[in-house]
Amino acid sequence: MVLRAKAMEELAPTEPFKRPAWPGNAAAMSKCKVCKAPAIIDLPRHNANFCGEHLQQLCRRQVEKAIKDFRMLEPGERVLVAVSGGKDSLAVWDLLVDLGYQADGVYIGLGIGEYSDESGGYAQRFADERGLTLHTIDLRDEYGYDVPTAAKATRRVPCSACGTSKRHLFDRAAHDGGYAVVATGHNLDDEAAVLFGNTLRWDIDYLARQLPVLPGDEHFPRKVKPLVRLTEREMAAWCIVRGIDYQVEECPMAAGNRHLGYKETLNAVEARSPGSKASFYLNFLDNMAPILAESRQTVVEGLGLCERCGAPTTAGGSTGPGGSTEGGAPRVCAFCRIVEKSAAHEPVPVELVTTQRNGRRR
Ligand code: Q46
Ligand code: ZN
Ligand code: ZN
Repeated sequence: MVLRAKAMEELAPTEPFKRPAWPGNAAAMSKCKVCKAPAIIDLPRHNANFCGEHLQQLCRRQVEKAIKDFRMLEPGERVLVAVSGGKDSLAVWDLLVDLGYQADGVYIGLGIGEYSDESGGYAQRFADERGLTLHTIDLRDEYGYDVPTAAKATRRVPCSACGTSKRHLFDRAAHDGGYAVVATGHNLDDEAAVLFGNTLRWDIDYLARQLPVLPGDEHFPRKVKPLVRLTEREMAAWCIVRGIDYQVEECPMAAGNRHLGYKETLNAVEARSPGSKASFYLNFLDNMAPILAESRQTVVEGLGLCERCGAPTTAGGSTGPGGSTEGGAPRVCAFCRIVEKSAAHEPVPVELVTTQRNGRRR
């Protein structure tokens, strides 16, 4: 198996003084905790090393536990996996299929230059090689804009315009395709970093909704995150032992993303105290999420429907003079507002947005 340099980097342990137990390096003589065969990876938070087969067993068990504990999926339920072409989304798709779920994928072409072209290729090859169904949506072709243009036209940071577009289109794809549930590849590192940011700001609305399962209703699908008990490094290892080729490059728009900084901070804590990340996030779910349930209810009750596309939205509308329906502002969701501004804007090349963002903090 050919291991690319970046993939090996992703397997580098967060603990600085330990080397990854991977064939060809000094730690490769360590043995799998389960079968005593040569280990391919050390996992300090489990205080153990694993061979390829038992790493897979660990990953399957963690996903099964997450699905069961948080009641993510029913047996036989059709699942739509939000696929980016990166390791986490391909791994979650692979794991769900491996565990017997009927899982199809959906990929959104975001128009982020070569990065998007390549990412789409990884997603399509993964599906083709396994005979899986991948739905594709192209922002430029179908909605007349791309992420760099949306960032410029709406004066939002790219990840904000991108995230809003993706959430909306994943929901719509699930609705149109008759899927009750959308699965994403958010892993433990992602969730812990988001939790860290939300906690630093004590953002109660976001904290209240930071759950591995968000229930659906007649307007939008349930959202599930089956990888919340697994780390980025474990997912990189899963992809390597399963022979999954994935987009290794980071999105060029991610530079300066606050979450990357939060991840580095948490990795430093994890290096000193393995298991801290898991306990930070999983204990939040056990101890704090129930306390925040009341705030969550308020958010759900505040939703209305977009007057253009019918999607649920927190946006408000207003009535005209004297309470009449004429002259008021319509209730328009964030996605429709992005489309309105961006489709009318001339296309903006990726480089223009990334260059402007260089050296500037969000
Ligand atoms: S694709 Fe989109 Fe990510 Fe790129 S612009 Fe940001 S949100 S970083 S997952
Ligand atoms: Zn083993
Ligand atoms: Zn809308």
